Amino acid sequence: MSRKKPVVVVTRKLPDAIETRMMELFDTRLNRDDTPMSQTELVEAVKTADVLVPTVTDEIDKSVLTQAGDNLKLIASFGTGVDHIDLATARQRSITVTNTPGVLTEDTADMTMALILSVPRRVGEGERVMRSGDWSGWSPTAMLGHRIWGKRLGIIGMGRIGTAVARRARGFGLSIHYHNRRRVQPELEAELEATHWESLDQMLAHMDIVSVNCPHTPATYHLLSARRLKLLSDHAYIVNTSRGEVIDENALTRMLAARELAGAGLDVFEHEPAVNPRLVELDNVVLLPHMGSATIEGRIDMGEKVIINIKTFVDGHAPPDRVLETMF
Ligand code: 8YV
Repeated sequence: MSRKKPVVVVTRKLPDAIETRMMELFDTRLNRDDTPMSQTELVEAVKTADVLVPTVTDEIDKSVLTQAGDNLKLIASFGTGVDHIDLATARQRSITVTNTPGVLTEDTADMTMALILSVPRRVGEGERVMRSGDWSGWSPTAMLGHRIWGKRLGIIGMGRIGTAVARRARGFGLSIHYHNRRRVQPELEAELEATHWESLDQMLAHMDIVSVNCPHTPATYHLLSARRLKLLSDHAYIVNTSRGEVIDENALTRMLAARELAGAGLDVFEHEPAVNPRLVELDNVVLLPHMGSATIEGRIDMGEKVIINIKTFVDGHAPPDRVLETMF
């Protein structure tokens, strides 16, 4: 990369403090009005940029990457998930990819916990009753949900976020069960009193609440397929703060509508920003607009990580948050 300031194209509006710092450090092109870029605009961006800073809303696919200029050497993504980037093509073209892991763990775990509480306790429904003006007062049998304490929570993906969810869930009296590519360290298992399930199928059949906390990769696409969803009992709840693609959303919607599942708390969707219209009609779901990590503190920490990744790379060092295909 040349000695002059690198051209950094940022695809979405970032917190002011981050944009200001990026303008000081780099030849930064901002997206001040925050309109998502079309694929054509993304191609224009990768033709001119030394560094691209995309987010989850940008599809950095093969067609975009193969049209990139020779100067594009780094994709410093603003976010932890990298399923919007074709990592194989990036590697073939010697483009380094970085992400922002670690800094949104606690916020995402908080939101996961909020959904774990909200769905069985019918928080969304209660809120809608209050806003409708139809509340006729307290009744011994009104708005009865299900107790959290003493239930079994099955966590799919016991990485940073899954572990942070488990720590919180124990405070609410949930017993911890998990399925993960690798069994976690015995010390962590002991701390969480967690039960490891080698077989996801077996775990699903025994859980009251299931939380999806694994990344979306080719291996986890529709991990919760129609077949696996059927293994859950009809009193089970599902929470997803990871990626919509991990669950077959149509199958989930059908089962929720047929009460073959008790409910779902979804922060992410298979075809964002589109949401299955039949989901919106269901009472037994709580729907959030992909806001699991949406805190100002988290966004600033993410921006700081992006800046550090770009700066170290431009200065000729290995950026700390390099993403390798083999990680997934
Ligand atoms: C981010 C996320 O807000 O980091 C992730 O993987 O899912 C979100 O919490 C988003 O990805 C930013 O690009």
